[in-house]
Amino acid sequence: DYKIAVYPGSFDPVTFGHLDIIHRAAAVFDKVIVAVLNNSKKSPLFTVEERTQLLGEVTRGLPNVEVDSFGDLLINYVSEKKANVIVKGLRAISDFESEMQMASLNHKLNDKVETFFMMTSPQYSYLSSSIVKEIARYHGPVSDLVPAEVEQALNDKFA
Ligand code: COD
Repeated sequence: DYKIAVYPGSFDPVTFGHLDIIHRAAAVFDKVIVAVLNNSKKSPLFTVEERTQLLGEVTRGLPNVEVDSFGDLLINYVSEKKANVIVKGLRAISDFESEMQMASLNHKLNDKVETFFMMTSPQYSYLSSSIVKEIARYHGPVSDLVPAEVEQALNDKFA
């Protein structure tokens, strides 16, 4: 049957590491919903509208990828979307502990939903939104780390 995966995150902003996971997930599942967390407590650099728009621009070539945002419990959003799978990326052992906890909790809340982990591509294992923001803040080069649209948006923020 039709497999819908939700790939949740802050995406503040989307990096080549995220985009790699999105491409690979889109090749495995029938539909991938990239879901941006709308969390006022996290004080993001980009608004949820900006993050969603940038994701839309960098995934426009992928017909089975959709971009959306969610504001409450991930597992509720996943049920709402009638999705069966949560996709997460793993970069290092340090990601494992909290991801293991979230996957277990989400499975306890809804045992029809499975979490699938994809290992980072080695060339992106060091890459995170925070490191990108730090480099951009001090006007360092980020063109190898994020798509051109995101680089432009970062330059505008830190102009
Ligand atoms: N290579 C591979 N994967 C990567 C890379 C990279 N270079 N960079 C990031 N990723 C992966 C991350 O491991 C993560 O899986 C995903 O991409 C998104 O990353 P971020 O940093 O944009 O997003 P996070 O980690 O801040 O997202 C956390 C969630 C929003 C998923 C989480 O907080 C959540 O589900 N919140 C909703 C509230 C909820 O339901 N809480 C209870 C959870 S049990």
